[in-house]
Order: sequence, then C-alpha cells, then structure tokens
Amino acid sequence: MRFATFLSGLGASITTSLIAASAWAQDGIAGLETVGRPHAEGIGFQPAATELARDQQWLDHMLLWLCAAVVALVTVLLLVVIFRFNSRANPTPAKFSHNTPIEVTWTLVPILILVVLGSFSLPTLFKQQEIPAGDVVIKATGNQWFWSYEYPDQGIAFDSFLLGRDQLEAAGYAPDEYLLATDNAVVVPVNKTIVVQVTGADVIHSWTVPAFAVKQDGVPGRIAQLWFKAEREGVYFGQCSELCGKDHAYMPITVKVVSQEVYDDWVARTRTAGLGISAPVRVASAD
Ligand SMILES: [Cu+2]
Repeated sequence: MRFATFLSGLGASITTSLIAASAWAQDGIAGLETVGRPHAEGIGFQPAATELARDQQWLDHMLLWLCAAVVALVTVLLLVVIFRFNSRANPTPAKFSHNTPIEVTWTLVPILILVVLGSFSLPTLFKQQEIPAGDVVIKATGNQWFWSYEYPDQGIAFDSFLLGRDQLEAAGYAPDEYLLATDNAVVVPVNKTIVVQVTGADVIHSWTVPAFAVKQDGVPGRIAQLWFKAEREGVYFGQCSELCGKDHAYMPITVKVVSQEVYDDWVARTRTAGLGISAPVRVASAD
C-alpha cells in the first residue's frame, strides 16, 4: 500500500516535472521570488511574511534584550561579591542571615519580569492558537516520508515528494534548494486566511514554515489546526520538524503564495490535471 503510494507519487513527480518544464517554456516565466528559505551561515530569522511571524520576531528580540539586562545585572552583582567581599577585602564577614527588604525585592522583581513576559507572549500565543474561519482550508497529512495535501472544498489532492538534485532545475528551483523543494507545491492566495488541518498517517510529523511562524505537530488519529495569512507573494520553504524516522530530513514543504487570479487558475488546472498533481503556477499569464 505504502509502496503503491510511493510509486504513484513518483509518477506524479515525473509528470509534474514534465508539465512544469513545458509550461515554463511556453510562458517564459521567471517564476516567483523565493522569500522564505534558510541561508548558509544565517543566524537571523527568515523574512516575516505574516502578522504572526512579525509578532513572534518582535517578541524574540524583546526577550533577548530582557535576558541581556538580567545577565548584565547578575554579572555586576557577581563582580561586586568577588571584589568587595573576598576574604582579603572583607576579612570579617557579616553574620546576619535575613534582610527583609532584599528578600521582598528579589521576589517582586522576578514576578514583575514574568508579568511583563506573559503580557507580551500570551496575546501572541492566543493569536496563533485561535483559528479564524479560513478562506482556504487545506488538510496536510504527514507520512513516512512525504506530505499529502487535500483541498476538500476544491476537490484537489496530491502527495508532495522531495525533488532530487537532478530534478530541481527543470522545476524552476536553484541547486541549493535541494532538501527544500518538492515536486508538488502547496499553492495559496496572498492576503487570504489559510487554515491548515494537520495530522499524521503513521507517526508524529510537524508541518512547519518558518517565514509564516507556523509549526504544528501532525499526530495520528487527531486533527490539529494552524492558520496564516501570507502578505507577500513568493516561494516559501519549510521542513518536517518532528523526528519521524529514517528519512525525516527528506520531507520538505514548499508553499507558493500567489495572487488570487493565479491561484484560481492553478485550482482550475490542478482539478483538470487529475488526481495526485499540483499544476505548476503560471505567474506571467496573469500579469
Ligand atoms: Cu519528520
């Protein structure tokens, strides 16, 4: 059964590559800009493409400054202890064991810090977890080791497999997008609320796209939801982020964010392309 799925996916992959190559030749499209992807030796976040991602990155930077302030304070206190209260500088140490003002202070200040943390992080968390009504609903199922997608309202379903190094160019991806690019891409309209229902077919996987700030475990037997509203057209990459077995590193996620017209065109062509295929997006034809 699984082998059959793999074979059909492989077939779909080859067909898609061929369709992709011909569509690109016809339209001569430069393709979408690649926005959300990791870079070698990068240490920052990927560009924030959703409100959730902007919130998350702002929160991260704020917390970094708060942590830095705490580290600086503790370092200063340690230095004071080391230099002012060593046995040479302070030969007769004080013997008292209680100091109420200090104890009240070191209890209240951490509480205050936690209140500040909570008042900024909880709204961000709730915004992620309160799922709005989706303009487009997609079901993403993690399998060992690929993702399958269904657009129940559009009658679309396909599997999404890793592209081999030799397949990247024909599908319009750069050579260093190996391990990120898939044969069948998820396509969504820009500035629309997308709800993704995530589950797993065998073990736990995780559907993650860093530039959208979404990460949701797909647990067999359960449906979890995530949402995002991408504000910028382009290609975004993600990867399965829950260790799921031998080929965990080989089940990436490719999302193409396009205009509503290009999306509608894609839906129409994907429906006629037959089961198991995500048609290539035609960006130039809509411009
Ligand atoms: Cu995995």
